[in-house]
Amino acid sequence: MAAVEMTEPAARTDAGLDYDVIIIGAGISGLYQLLKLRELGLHVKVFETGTGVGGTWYWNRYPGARFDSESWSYGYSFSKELLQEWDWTEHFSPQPETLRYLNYVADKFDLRRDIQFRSRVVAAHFKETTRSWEITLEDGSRHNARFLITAIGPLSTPTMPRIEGVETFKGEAFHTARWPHEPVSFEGKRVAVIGTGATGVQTIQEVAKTVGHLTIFQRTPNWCAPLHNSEIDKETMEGIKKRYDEIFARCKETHACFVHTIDPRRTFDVTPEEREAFFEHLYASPGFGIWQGNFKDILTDRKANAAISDFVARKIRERVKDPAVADKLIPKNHGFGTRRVPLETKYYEVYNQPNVKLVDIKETPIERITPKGIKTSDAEYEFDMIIYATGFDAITGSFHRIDLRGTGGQTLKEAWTGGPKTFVGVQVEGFPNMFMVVGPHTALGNIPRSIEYNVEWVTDLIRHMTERKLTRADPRSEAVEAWTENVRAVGEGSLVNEVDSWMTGVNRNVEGKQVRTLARYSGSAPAYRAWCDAVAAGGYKEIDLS
Ligand code: NA7
Repeated sequence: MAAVEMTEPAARTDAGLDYDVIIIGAGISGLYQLLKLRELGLHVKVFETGTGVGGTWYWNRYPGARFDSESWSYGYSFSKELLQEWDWTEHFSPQPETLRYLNYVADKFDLRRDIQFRSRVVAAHFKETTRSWEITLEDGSRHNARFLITAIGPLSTPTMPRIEGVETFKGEAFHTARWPHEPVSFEGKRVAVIGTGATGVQTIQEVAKTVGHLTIFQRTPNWCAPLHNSEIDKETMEGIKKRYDEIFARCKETHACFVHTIDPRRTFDVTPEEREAFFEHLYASPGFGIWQGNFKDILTDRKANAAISDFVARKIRERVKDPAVADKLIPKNHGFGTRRVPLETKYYEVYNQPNVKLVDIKETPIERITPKGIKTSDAEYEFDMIIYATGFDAITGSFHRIDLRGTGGQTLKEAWTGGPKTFVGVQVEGFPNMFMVVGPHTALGNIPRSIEYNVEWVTDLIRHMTERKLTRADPRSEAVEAWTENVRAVGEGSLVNEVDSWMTGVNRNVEGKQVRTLARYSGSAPAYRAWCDAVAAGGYKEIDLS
């Protein structure tokens, strides 16, 4: 593959510094950020823990991993040439194809030459005298740069359950986010899966196809809805390629950057028959429509939420033959859509297989992992393999794994006691010249859309600074307060924020994450961008630049 031609001005690193910019992470964010900063002529280095590019899609190789976003709305939108060259083969791309895509991007834009793999950043300290960041890698080597950009993802630090005896199990054991690069067989094996979030659901429905016997340990059921994936033939792909401008324009307008638009009607504006027909239509449609394209009040009005929850509960009862099992699979402590909705393909039908057992660990808690398997309060199970689909130390976890220190040696952990405080999710007061791509309190959703916006905003800010020979950027207190207050205010009334999940900062396996915090911006992506656009248009008055 030939590299595209780009006019790159000569790099001009300030005296005494190794680089202008250090980026941590070579996932979707890091790759695009590198490309954009190269266009400014800056000398950029990316440090990446893995052996290859791809971030989420590099690490999450578990069976059945795939998009819940439409593939053609997920890819990068910045290059028309790339859009025309790449053919997605399924409407919701499986992980191997996505990883191939990201490798293709890295090759096409010749990105690898500035990426150092197998390089975990363990510390990053701001040096006031030189207005620069010094980062330390796991091997002890140090590197410095004017700017530090974290492109470490909101869901990248996996967490194991805090269950006694985890390390004693003698069989095969994998966390889904650290899945081996070699194929793993389930044939004839007794397999356990712990965790029934979006990852657990995708894993379970795939493993069930070939497993000897599968036991699912469920603590909290989630409201799942059908993905309705299908292949994309050549003709359809050609049609998609012609519509890319329209597709991305639509993603720009929607609440969370998906192609699905919230229905302007309220749930009880329509007759019961119309409501039922609309829910049926959404349930039969591909993707997140049932969550992101439903009546506008399903996530704010309890009665409306109960109506859609009741509809989905009926669907679960229709699909699962044993009513007692169906009942266990229906969430009781939260309504539909108030946690991330896992999209599924024949997930509920898995529970009709004679070789599948559901263990409700709220009824019979896991007491310990043993060398042979799992002991609950009422039984001892033997397994050949345990799969942990137990999620991530989300949003802040990947930051806290790095010894990040700003002015006066303060740690980021200290600065974020009680929950993150940021300026538009990109900057933290007292951590000058550090920019976060999809950090806490940015718009997430169909994430590459938010990533592209964040990357371009950060690039514009760095351009603004380098053109004016400015070398220090620290957000002002009042700007941080205003943004954090806005994050709180826009989340008011949202039923999502009344429920424990990674979206509200809860992970029982992590110290300090037992109670809900203001972990996530839950306003709309267009409102987020409008705020950021105004900051840029006003000359970045909210940031102390010098
Ligand atoms: P999630 O959504 O955080 O799910 C983790 C699952 O693991 C969830 O079912 C948890 O139950 C379960 N879990 C965690 N710890 C335990 C212990 N100790 N015992 C039993 N069960 C446990 O992570 P995912 O990887 O599925 O998805 C994360 C996001 O990544 C997803 O939203 C996508 O956007 C991509 P709980 O609900 O806490 O009772």
